[in-house]
Amino acid sequence: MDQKVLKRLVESISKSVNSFKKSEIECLIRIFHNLVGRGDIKLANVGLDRNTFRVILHSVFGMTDDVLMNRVFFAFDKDDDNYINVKEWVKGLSVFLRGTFEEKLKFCFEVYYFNGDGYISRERIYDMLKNSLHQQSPGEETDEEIRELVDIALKKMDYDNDGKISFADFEKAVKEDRLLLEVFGPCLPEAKSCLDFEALAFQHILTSSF
Ligand SMILES: [Ca+2]
Ligand SMILES: [Ca+2]
Repeated sequence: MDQKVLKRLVESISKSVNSFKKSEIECLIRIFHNLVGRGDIKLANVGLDRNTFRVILHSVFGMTDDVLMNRVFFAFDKDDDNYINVKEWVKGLSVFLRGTFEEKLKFCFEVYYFNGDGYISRERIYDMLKNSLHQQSPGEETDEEIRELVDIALKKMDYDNDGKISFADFEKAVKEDRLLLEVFGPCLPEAKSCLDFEALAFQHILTSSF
């Protein structure tokens, strides 16, 4: 990789992502570069497609839910071009690895309302709960049971009683009960996967400082 291109990229990304040191951003760019595997093309023009990204979510971050992995992809893909470019990669990972509670709250909401109008609708809640229950125990949930859960979720989270969950509703509910953060299915990696990833990704920084 061209060192000048790399340095410029580190500088530019470090302006909008402040949870990583520059040396760490450099590591993440190198990993991205290896994953994309196209050294001949300028980094700004390449990206991870959905399948590649899902393999990473699964093998590195232990995610298993296909529906949610797709949505996580779209939450990373800020410019909606169906590829995760290097900036989107570093930004997304900053939420995964070092995100504040507020950032994670926004991220989960984005994953859940994906492709909607900024609200999580009743139908959307139904689909997500159905998917989530199906992952846990396939074929055991009845339609009626899921509808009951939808009602419970709305009762707990729809503060202004308009039948859908806005970001304000979601924020308030999760602040009262943090377990609600991933109420509609896991979309953040486990803490251990994050530690393992960091250990691996930033390893050479550690070894070179000894
Ligand atoms: Ca993109
Ligand atoms: Ca509402």
